[in-house]
Amino acid sequence: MTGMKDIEKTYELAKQRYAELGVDTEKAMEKLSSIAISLHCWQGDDVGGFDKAQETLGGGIMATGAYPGKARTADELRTDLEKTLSLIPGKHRLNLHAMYAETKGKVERNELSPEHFTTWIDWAKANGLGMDFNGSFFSHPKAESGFTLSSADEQVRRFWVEHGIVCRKIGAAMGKQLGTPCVTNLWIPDGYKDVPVDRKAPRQRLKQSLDEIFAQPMDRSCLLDAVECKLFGIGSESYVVGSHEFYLGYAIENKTLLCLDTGHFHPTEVVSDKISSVLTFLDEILLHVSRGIRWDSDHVVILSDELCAIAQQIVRGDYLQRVHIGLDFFDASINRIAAWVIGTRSMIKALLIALLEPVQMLREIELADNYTERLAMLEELKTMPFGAVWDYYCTKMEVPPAQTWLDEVKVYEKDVLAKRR
Ligand code: RNT
Ligand code: ZN
Repeated sequence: MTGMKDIEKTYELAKQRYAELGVDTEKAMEKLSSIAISLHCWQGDDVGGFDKAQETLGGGIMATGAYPGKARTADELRTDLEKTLSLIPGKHRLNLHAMYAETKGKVERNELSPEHFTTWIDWAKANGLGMDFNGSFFSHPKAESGFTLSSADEQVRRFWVEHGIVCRKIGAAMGKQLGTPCVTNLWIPDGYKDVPVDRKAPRQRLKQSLDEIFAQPMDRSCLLDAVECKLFGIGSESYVVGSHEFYLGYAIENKTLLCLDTGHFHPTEVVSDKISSVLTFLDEILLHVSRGIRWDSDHVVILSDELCAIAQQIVRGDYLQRVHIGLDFFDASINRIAAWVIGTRSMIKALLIALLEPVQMLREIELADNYTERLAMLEELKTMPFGAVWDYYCTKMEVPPAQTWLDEVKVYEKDVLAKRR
């Protein structure tokens, strides 16, 4: 029953159910349509990039699987992104990594400039997308030691500081040209596999490097700096220089954004609980919504309890203007376009569910210490007909409802992806 008439009929009934709880579904959809999700370019080619500074993915992150059809060029990646975006309701953003630069001949990462991203920026403009950006401090011979900005080798450290500096200029140019601030994120892989002696010196060097990178003040209407913390990585199990405490402190002191990646914490820790804590002290944050399974495995985001909890915290806390929602997963074992679509649609669904909550009513119940009713209501809300609102929303936004998007991916796979050999 994915025909227009059925979807409208089902929606009308759902609308009434929500109205009984005092929830206006039209308002929820209107709000939802104003939320931009930042789609990460790196799902399309397994974090390969095009500068080919190094053949294999480095930095303690890993894309597993050999599903055919990955994008081999920037043009292919853009074509894939266009297909992906046509299957996702709303207006979104592109999150690009520095190693996706398009240069004529070799340009070192410390010599990159906005001109190497002209095609990306023009494409974003043509497609009505804002852009976000990331320095690429991995998959590079100068990152092979496992240390970049915290390296004790002054030449190596300098090189990466310069990379950080040029990335901010590139981000600012993107923000300026597209008329929306470019969140420029910094994540480094630095750390030790085994128990270190000195946990202090690398952190002091990292602080110094960051101070050098962020020395030049930038117009916040063009550029927003973010720093991303992590607990451990493959090959940095015992010690990560840029830990949560480190970057939280740095972000507060220097008024940068903090990036919380949902795969970067101990498996029993949840980002949903951190949002209201860190936003008590920070103006804005960036999320890297991912799905870790046992480790930071970067599985495709699904509509999990934690995803719903994250969306609830953003909406209940009235943080939509202060939380930048980016995605960060890379699955090479399934159709890559489907991976993007599934992950992004799940994020949007979670936000819709959160926007359909009778928040005021729930708050009053809680303030009255009525915990029986709170538990009962939270459970009942889980089976409210949000799916009917979702299908209607998709149709209204002119993208395929329910599972019908998959037909289009199958056609694209046959016509485009299968021919990439
Ligand atoms: C790695 C970080 C980082 C990367 C991307 C490619 O653990 O999450 O954000 O995944 O920048
Ligand atoms: Zn991340």
